[in-house]
Amino acid sequence: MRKTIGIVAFIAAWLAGSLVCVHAQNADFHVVPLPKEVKATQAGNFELDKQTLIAYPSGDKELKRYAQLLADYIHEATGLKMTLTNMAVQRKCIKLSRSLKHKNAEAYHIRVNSEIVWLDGASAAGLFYAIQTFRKALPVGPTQSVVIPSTEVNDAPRFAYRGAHLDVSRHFVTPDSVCRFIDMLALHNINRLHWHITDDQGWRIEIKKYPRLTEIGSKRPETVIGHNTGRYDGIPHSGFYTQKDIRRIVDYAAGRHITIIPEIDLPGHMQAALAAYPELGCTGGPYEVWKMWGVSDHVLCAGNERTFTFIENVLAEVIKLFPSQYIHIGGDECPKTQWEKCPKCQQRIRDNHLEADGKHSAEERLQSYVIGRAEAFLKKHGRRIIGWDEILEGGLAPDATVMSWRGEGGGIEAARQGHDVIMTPNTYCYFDYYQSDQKELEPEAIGGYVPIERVYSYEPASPQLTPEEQRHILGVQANCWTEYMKTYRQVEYMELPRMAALSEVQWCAPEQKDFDAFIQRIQRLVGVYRLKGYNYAKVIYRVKKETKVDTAAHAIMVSLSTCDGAPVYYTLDGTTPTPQSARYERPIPIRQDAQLRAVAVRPGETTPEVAQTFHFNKATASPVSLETAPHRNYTFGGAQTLTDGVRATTTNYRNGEWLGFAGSDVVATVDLGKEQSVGRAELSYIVEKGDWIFAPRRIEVYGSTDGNNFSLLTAKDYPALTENDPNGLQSEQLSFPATSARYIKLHLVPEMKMPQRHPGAGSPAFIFLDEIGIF
Ligand code: TNX
Repeated sequence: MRKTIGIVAFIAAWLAGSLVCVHAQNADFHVVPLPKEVKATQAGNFELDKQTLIAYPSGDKELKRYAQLLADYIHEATGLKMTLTNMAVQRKCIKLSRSLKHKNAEAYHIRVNSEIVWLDGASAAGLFYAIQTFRKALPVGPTQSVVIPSTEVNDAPRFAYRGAHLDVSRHFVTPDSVCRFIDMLALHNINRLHWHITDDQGWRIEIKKYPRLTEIGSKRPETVIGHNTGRYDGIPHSGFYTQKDIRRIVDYAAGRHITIIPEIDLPGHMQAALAAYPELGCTGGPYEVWKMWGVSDHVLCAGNERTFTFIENVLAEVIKLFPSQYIHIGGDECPKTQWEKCPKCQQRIRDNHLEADGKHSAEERLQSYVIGRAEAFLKKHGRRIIGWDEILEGGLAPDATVMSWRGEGGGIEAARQGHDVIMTPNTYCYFDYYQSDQKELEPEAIGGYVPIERVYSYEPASPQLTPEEQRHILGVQANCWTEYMKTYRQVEYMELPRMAALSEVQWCAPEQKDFDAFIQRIQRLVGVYRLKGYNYAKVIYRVKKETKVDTAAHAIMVSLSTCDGAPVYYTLDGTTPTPQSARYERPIPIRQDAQLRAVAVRPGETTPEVAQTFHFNKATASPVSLETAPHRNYTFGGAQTLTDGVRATTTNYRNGEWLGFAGSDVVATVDLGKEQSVGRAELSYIVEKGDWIFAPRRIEVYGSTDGNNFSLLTAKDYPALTENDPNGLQSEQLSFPATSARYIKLHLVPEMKMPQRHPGAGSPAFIFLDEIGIF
């Protein structure tokens, strides 16, 4: 019986998950992003059906367009056809207006009673977000009527700049797909599209004065396969937007309250332009549109006056096409190798007294000079610049806005200097990074790991800033670099549902955020994704596993869950789980070696497996204490991570399997519970020199019977790593004469001075440590 109830409840929950149409469902205003306030009232429910009218103020053309947009949304979601009217109707209508008094123009108010649903914005933009909230509140699926519960919604966004970025240089997407992307942004209340429209691998905007930019610069004969393997696919790739296309796209976005900020990336990332106009480079070429990924050495020649004429002429056409106040001028990743050798660039340095000043090299100051000239031109035409955080290197004009991508550091520094900042840290906001730690199940991506939980956890107003400085954080944006996204469908896959998490970071006050509640609310939004045919990632539907060490029970407790309560089946012996396997009911205690495999089962669909191998030894599930705390970013589950039976198998040091220690000795003591014979200790660490993660220089192992008096069992010194030592996961075994002990202490000494030629030369390195084994 219990089982039957369970199955019925499950099917009901699954239907509510909007996979199938159902009749007379209720609307629910707890949408994504969550409004500031959703209050149930006593004014009576409203019944939306085919008699409902949508009323807009007579003579208001913009609101008439929104009335039509709303009618389209309702029709799409429910099959109900609405009629528009500009007459003052008293009943059975959805009334649109822009009369709300609020200091935030994007604020809105929704009031429902049995006669009217009133959507009121503080401006047309505010009304637009009221419409988005209303549309997301609807259940998805054909129906005769929808009950709109008696409610009052008050809402306004936290940040004024809510951005999404799309790189169309590495892979071109059609104008229609750009519009589809814009619709997706509107659904998530995003109001800026940062359009990365030029780069080494393709120039994609028609510039009338320089026709070869698109004739030559928009085409590459082939593309490298994988991670710069040296092999090429032999498939030509091309595409660009005519000025007519661009006007259409800019209009389409404006109709959805989205400003498009174009980026002309300069003076680096210009190889496609150089292929078209080689005289703009230091060597004069020839150059080709780049066929591989990375940072090209071929940049605009900063010594050549024609470069500046080019920049100004291009920007002059750009500002005619894009009404945005901001124009993005890039400024990232501009190698200075050519400038160092180029007589013209060196002459420019001398003429303008751009000598190295202790803080910046002459070439860095030359880069600032280039950015400064682009800025001056745009300023003259009433525009402002945004640049990537590298524009801080070499000094920066006061009204430049900085986009912080290399973590938050650049943004923090810029805000302290009084610049406005847009936070796009790669550590939270790079949607070209993997969204699952099961990389083998994902399409190939650039690398990294930014799961939806991590995006959601982002707090842009860094506590390192004063409230005054925090006011410079205008907002947040996620970036979509398309090296590994060959098709627009792939763009959608990488964006969704992470964009939903981003939207709450951008829109909601921090105290409103709650990841578990968000995952519940996202279900209805996924209904819209399905309706629109969006190619969203289904990672959130997989089984979620959490392991906790229960030191008292001397067991590892494994919890398995799904976001929608779908049933989970598992095995512990490495066999494939099926609906005939054990069904998960409560945390599973693991007391010996085991191979867990689990799936979630929904009608017609079984998720990919989640698997975990547990290894037991004398230390497993024993309490661990640490004398120095891990770095706050790499603490995860704390000290017990070291004896949780889970051996890290990848060098992904952000996945919670590792503890990271910044430049301090690591001293970890394991209590084996009782005195016993021991003769070997094992541990794992990571070498990732580029990320300042080095091997320990010395490991000592101590034993004790009482936890107070320790004697040294063995010690080993390790030579300093050289450039030729490989990166990767390393395991170390330290044997010693068998002895009787209850407590084992490991003492790791880090590399205190990273070597010459390393960017961190002279500074201490990180140690990343996992799973201690005692045998
Ligand atoms: C860095 S973010 C870049 C891009 C790459 C991206 C890949 C930035 C300003 N530059 O050129 O596409 O990494 O994640």
